[in-house]
Amino acid sequence: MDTPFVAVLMGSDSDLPVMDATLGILRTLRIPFEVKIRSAHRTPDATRDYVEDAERRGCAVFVCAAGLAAHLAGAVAGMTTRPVIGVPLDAGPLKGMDALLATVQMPGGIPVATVAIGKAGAKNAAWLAAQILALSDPRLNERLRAARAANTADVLAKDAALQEQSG
Ligand code: RP5
Repeated sequence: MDTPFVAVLMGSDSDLPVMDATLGILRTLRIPFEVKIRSAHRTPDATRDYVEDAERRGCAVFVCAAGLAAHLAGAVAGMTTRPVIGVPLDAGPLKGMDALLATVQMPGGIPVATVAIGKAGAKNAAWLAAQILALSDPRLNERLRAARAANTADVLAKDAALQEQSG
């Protein structure tokens, strides 16, 4: 069987500065991924071709990021039964609320696991994809536990520094 990987799709290269956060976390967790620019509106045929091919080659989770009338995650969700995580991006005057509603308001039966607008969502898309893959990968699960423990230690160290300054 092919090694499961995460496919990260974004609607435009203008999304990359935010979506770099997803790619960085996947790299840190040593999760194989592919990254593509595909648009529900501008490249519908190429989007379908890629999703079908990626699913055949072992894609386990799709992360789809887009701004404005963000239909990429929903369109991909309609093409595959693999989990789809949607990242709404701030790309216009509505500051990402347009993309949030377009991504999250899916009809019953075609879910998109929608994360927060922007950088926090880009990070959580990677963490959530990792948690899905970790269901069948105990070593990845150990790396996730270690990352959580490091995060906790980091916050407590910051609190200790604050207490020292303010005490
Ligand atoms: C969306 O339109 C993209 O995902 C991007 O967030 C936004 C603007 O795209 P560009 O005009 O910068 O290519 O489809």
